[in-house]
Amino acid sequence: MTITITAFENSPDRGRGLARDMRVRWALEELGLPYEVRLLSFEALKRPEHLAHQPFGQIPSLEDGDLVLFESGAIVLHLAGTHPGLLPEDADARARAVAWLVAALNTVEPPIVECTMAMIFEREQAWFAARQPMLEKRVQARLQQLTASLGSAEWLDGAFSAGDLMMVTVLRRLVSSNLLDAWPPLLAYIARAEARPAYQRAFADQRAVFEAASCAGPEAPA
Ligand code: GTB
Repeated sequence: MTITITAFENSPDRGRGLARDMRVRWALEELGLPYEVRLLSFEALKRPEHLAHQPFGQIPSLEDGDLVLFESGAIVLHLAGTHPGLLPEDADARARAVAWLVAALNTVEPPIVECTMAMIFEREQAWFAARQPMLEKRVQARLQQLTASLGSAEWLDGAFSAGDLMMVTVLRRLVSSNLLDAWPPLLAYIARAEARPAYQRAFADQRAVFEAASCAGPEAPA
């Protein structure tokens, strides 16, 4: 049975591949799995049919046979755990790859999301100028630590894994800021990942959704 995932019908990221369906699309492409995409409006996200699949009314969700799953991390881990290509065979190496995936979601993503959301939504607030340097400092601390861990390696722990896939999708949220400028090894790491054919296919597919929506009607609010 073909896997189905959900994505925005009209993503506020305007086709930049920043919404969290991108990480699932990329994992599916890396694993060579065919899949279908159900596109949802913001209104459809909150309907009972979708809430039965994703309790928070968000994208992405996944249907794989009888399994219905939410949370992009759980979805990528499910795919990587059931098909070869994104997790090492060796048990210890596999555990370390999972650790990098969890670190991406749990240790690196939160300060990046807090900082980038403030830049988008809080710029006009009285507290923005006082608070933003602290948020940026927290992001820079993580980028410094990640740069140290990566060292001169190509990927975080041996071969490219689900851990790298997740980490790169998290770091990409910073590409339109200048916060990565001080970390050329991380810029090179992101570029290496983006050059992968599977990434390119996933990016093109989500971009095509934005282009079709732009031709079809007015832009979604950012
Ligand atoms: N923890 C969940 C997961 O990892 O699956 C989080 C899922 C999530 O945040 N989904 C967002 C969503 O559905 C889309 S990706 N939001 C609708 C809602 O909550 O009502 C987050 C996102 C949105 C837009 C941009 N952007 O414009 O750049 C980037 C990321």
